Amino acid sequence: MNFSLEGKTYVVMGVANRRSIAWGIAQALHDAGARLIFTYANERFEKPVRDLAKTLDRDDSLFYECDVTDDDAINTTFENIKNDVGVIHGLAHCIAFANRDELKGEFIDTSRDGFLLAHNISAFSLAAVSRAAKDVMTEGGSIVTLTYLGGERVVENYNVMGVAKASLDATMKYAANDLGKYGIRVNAISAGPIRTLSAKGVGDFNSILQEISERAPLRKPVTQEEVGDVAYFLMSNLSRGMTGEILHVDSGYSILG
Ligand code: NDP
Ligand code: KAL
Repeated sequence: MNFSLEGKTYVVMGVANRRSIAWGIAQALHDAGARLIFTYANERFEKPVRDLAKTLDRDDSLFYECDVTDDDAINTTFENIKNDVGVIHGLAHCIAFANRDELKGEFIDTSRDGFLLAHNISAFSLAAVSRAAKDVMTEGGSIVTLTYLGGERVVENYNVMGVAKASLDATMKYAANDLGKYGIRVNAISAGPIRTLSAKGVGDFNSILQEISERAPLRKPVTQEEVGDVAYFLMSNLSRGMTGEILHVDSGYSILG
């Protein structure tokens, strides 16, 4: 069995900095020989992403701005990708957002705008980018998104993001059903807590990690590298029989009652 991704091209959406899970995925795919296409929400993140990509030992990456709240931006991005590389073999969707002040207190206090914003960026975007990417995945491919346990059960403070992740999980499954006939698979990785820019400012993140270290079967939090390796598996031919699946990369935490 050949594990190489040489000759393959993958879009990675959602690198903000070196701690991003998307960067862990990018490194795993790069190490397997893949060419990478990075997208970032706005020009503020262009330089950090380009600087990070310079640390890779091949200089074949491409960069596009793509704010997923903007349909024109999504369409233009994938048209440009089609013109520039012709075909892509996969896409990592590592994007979520909710208003900071709605990630504490009670879910029931979520505003209409905050609810719609979280669902727009964190769930609908998977449908929108999958549709656009399909036209560039002419050889079939694999789409991977990142979800969290808070979409399956109530996790304190995750609030509207948990409801958006439930929507993301269902979006993933419906997209898998639509795209299977084109040889495109769609799966999700449910990652355990990792300290990233998104997690920053979360008051009790230390105690969340402590709980993992004490109770998760593997007794340690997961790393970006561990999530990256499972994304590599999902992008590779090894997972060719899987679609519509949620893989928990969480040190086993989700099996606990
Ligand atoms: P990061 O903060 O590193 O990444 C979040 C990314 O979302 C940023 O790169 C940001 O882009 C992007 N984003 C937000 N709004 C938009 C938008 N409108 N258009 C395009 N991109 C946007 O955090 P993580 O690596 O933690 O998050 C990646 C994914 O992993 C998220 O889906 C998150 O829910 C999920 N996850 C994280 C866990 C954790 O513990 N960290 C656990 C389980 C799942 P930009 O930087 O360009 O603004
Ligand atoms: C129960 C957990 C504790 C944390 C609670 C909520 C976390 C929600 C994640 C969500 C993606 C965070 C934000 O949207 C942050 C945003 O309001 C402010 N940050 C930013 O704008 C930065 C600059 C940019 C880069 O961030 C984004 N997202 O664009 C959940 C923990 C245990 C696990 C986590 C962190 C899950 C997850 O989904 O990230």
